[in-house]
Amino acid sequence: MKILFVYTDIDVKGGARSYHFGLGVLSSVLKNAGHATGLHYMFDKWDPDGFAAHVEMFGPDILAYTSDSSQARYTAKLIKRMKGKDIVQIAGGTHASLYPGFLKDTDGLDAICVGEGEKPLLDMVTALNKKEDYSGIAGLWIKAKDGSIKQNPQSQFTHDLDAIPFGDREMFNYQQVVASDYDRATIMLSRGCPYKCNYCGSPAMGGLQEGKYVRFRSVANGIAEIKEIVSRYKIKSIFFADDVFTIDRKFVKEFCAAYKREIGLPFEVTTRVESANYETFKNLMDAGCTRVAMGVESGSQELRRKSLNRKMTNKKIIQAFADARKAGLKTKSYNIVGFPYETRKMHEETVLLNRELNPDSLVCYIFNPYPGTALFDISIKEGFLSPDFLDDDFISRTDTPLNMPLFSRREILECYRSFAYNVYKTRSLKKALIYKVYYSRFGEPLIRLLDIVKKPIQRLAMGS
Ligand code: B12
Ligand code: SF4
Repeated sequence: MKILFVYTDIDVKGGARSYHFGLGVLSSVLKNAGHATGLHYMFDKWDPDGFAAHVEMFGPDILAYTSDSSQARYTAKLIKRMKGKDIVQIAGGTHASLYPGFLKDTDGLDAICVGEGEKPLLDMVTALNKKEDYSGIAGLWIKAKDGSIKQNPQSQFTHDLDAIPFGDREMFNYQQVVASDYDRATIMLSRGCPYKCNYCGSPAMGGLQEGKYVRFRSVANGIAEIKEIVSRYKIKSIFFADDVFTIDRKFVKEFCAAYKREIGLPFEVTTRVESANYETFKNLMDAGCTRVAMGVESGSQELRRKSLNRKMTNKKIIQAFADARKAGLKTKSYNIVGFPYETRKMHEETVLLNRELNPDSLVCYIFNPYPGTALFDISIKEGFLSPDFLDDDFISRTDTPLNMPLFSRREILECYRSFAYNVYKTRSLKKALIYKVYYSRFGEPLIRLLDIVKKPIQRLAMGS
């Protein structure tokens, strides 16, 4: 069978291409079973005609779309465009999994995969290849010709991550992906997160299937994949994209020892303030880690507790950043503005906390409500979000769809644009001003225009 995967990445801030771990693995699974796969990666620019031409040329039996909620509108349009051709259309990923209404709402879509897709997709392709009925496959919801939906039982989480093949990076033209991101490769050693932040899709994904959600690959398996990537592509550093890299400190210690011995490239991780201590940071540093990123999200303890379900104290956050710095690591903080119930005063607490942390770099996002999360439901219930929000034509990664009486859209955008400037202006005016340009209305077009200076500016502003 011929399967064309479809991944849209429109309106990306910063302009780096990305590898999709889910599609990489699904492609390997299908190729190992003797099927032919390809990828339509719609990067940055909305180009449905280019997509249609690729489909025509590739001649797939199946179009297999992945989508998170920020991309779902684009995905739906592509699916609708392919309606009526003799191609089976299936979608998976966070949006279809957490908002299964996507199947009913999207004309031309035949099936969705809810949760992990290795087995359900392979079972479906095998059945189609044998011209057998695929409507009873666990993990899939199927739409019949009359529009009725058949919801099959859930599949189990894959128990043994080592049993999953390494992802098909070649399908992504991986050298180009790496080159767009400072010659940095991304890898994941785990799946799942034990925490339950109210704005995040990860805990919601964890509730979809039976079995253990937080799983690790073995150290040997992770190292083997990194070796393979490093031998095939020109790579200067590694970014571990795991939700929380330091959940299991014993694993981190073992992994770091093996990594130092066998790989040795500089690397970066993301973690959570409660899950790492000085010793863990030291292990990371000794193995070649250059920077650790941690979520602050809001500097208001009250908002974190009541609205975000993040129970750590400001003291703990300050301690974690200090420990990382003491271990010799650079730090980066992740922040969000425009949460439901947030006020401008609470956002100012985020500025003040970041001033105290003084991270080497920071990122600020505008809150976006994702279906399946507690804050999505709250946003609808409180009337902050219109119930037909999902039908809107476009959602930007740099705008808010919320309409809140105590924190207006105009204020949220103002806070977003000036956040980094306000954090750094007391310590380094130069850094503060560069951030100011980067987060301004003109930052993105300007950086794209000034391609030559793009990387140094981006490196400072985004801390990449
Ligand atoms: C790594 C990562 C990234 C990477 C890689 C991009 C990517 N889309 O994979 C980068 C850094 C580029 C990234 C970017 C973004 N991300 Co991100 N990311 C993650 C993270 C931490 C892990 C995802 C992952 O790789 N998991 C492992 C793989 C194996 O799982 P998977 O992708 O879910 O795929 C499996 C199943 O979903 C399914 N499946 C997936 N697709 C398909 C398709 C078919 C046909 C089938 C049958 C099955 C199937 O099978 C796969 C194998 O089992 C998750 C958090 C999480 N734990 O899920 C957030 C997460 C997915 N990201 C999120 C967001 C919001 C974004 C951004 C919008 C951020 C931003 N503001 O710019 C962008 C969007 C990029 C895009 N175009 O999709 C949200 C999505 C929320 C939602 N409900 O939509 C998540 C859940 C985190 C959160 N804050 O809630 N992300
Ligand atoms: S710690 Fe990170 S990945 Fe885990 S639930 Fe919170 S935001 Fe999501």
